[in-house]
Amino acid sequence: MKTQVGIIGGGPSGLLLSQLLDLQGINNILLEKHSREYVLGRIRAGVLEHGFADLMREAKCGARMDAEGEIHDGFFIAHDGVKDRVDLKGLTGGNSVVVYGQTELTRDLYDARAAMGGNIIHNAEDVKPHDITTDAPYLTYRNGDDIIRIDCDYIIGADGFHGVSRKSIPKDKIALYERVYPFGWLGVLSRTKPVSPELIYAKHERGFALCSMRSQTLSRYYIQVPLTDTVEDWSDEAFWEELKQRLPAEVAANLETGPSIEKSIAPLRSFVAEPMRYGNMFLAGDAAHIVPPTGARGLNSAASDIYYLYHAMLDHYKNGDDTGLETYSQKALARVWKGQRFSWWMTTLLHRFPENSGFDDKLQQTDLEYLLSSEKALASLAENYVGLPF
Ligand code: RFL
Ligand code: PHB
Repeated sequence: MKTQVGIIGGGPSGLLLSQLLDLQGINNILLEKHSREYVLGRIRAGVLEHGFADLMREAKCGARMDAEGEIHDGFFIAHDGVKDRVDLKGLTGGNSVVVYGQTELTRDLYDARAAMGGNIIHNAEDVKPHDITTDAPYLTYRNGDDIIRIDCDYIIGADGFHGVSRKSIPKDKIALYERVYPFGWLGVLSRTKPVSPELIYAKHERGFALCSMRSQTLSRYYIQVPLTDTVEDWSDEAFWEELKQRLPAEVAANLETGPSIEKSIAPLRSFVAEPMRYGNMFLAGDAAHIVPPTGARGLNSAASDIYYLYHAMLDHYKNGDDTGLETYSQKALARVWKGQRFSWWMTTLLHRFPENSGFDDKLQQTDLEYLLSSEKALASLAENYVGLPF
């Protein structure tokens, strides 16, 4: 097979790029390791910045997001038994975020690709990029006993943190920057009414908690847990009890509980691979960078990569101009690092760090008091949360 752009990974990054390129008449084939059902079974992000929402509209995938997603003009920070509102709209001069689940967004992208006859190959085993540094790179994958080859101009590595593309780059050609945190998030999805119309990020001496949602009948909650905990350690009852303890009493009193329909633990990690290009392969999304979910930046950073990559590909194929491709890594990384800084800061501000000294705890408390008392500090938080310009 032959195509212009060979994409590895059918998560939001790969699908969005595939759709945008196809709309412009740029051929592409996407290889996904798992089935569509498996990909849609992963419960992940919930908050989209407005730039991402615009990109979904440009990809002609915004109709259901606009109809069913909720625009949130603010969120709460709970601490010391009270909650303070961060007025995103007021602080940013009119910006907000869209609460719409990654699962739904991915479903919309799959449906749009299917409607256009997009070439998406699921259950592609042993995907490998070859001859990446030549003008004739190609991909192979296995289907049963057959090895299938796809020749292309460019390879896109959009295969997430555990994918094959970043690992195909020689170690001396890529720098990895990483911080792992000494805790994870235990997440629960339940068919219950969200406890608050806007998200609540809670700092508590027992650990961080987050009240989020997917709709007015579907709630998503998280609590900080030690890395040694497993899902089996947490019955639904134990989860709800712990969550209540970490919320202000008036919030806890209104919490509607019910059976979990999904429960998982995600470790928290900050990670960046530099550069995001090797030869004719470009990395995008979680394949190149991971953030702890506290600032809701992960999926949004992936979207900004796709924005730069899409425009670079357009310039190449439509105008014969390679400046965008040549500057992709540098441009994408500049924004990625700002997302890293913000996610690290918000994580550090709101979580309990078991190894912290009394001095560290005092500084953390002071950081929060300063934030909540300073319009300028809040404006900086809001500007980052709604998403810096592409
Ligand atoms: P994905 O979604 O991991 O998709 C990569 C795809 O590649 C496939 N793959 C392969 N395919 C072929 N061959 C191989 N060898 C392959 N290896 C892997 C995989 O099966 C998969 O389908 O990466 P992508 O597309 O870059 O998207 C990134 C986002 O998924 C991620 O950044 C967000 O989910 C992060 N995140 C959040 N981001 C936000 O912007 N806002 C949020 O509110 C938010 N909340 C979260 C989050 C992530 C979480 N977890 C579980 C890590 C909450 C959580 C709990
Ligand atoms: C979510 O709803 O899954 C979610 C929301 C905000 C975050 C992280 C996750 O910061």
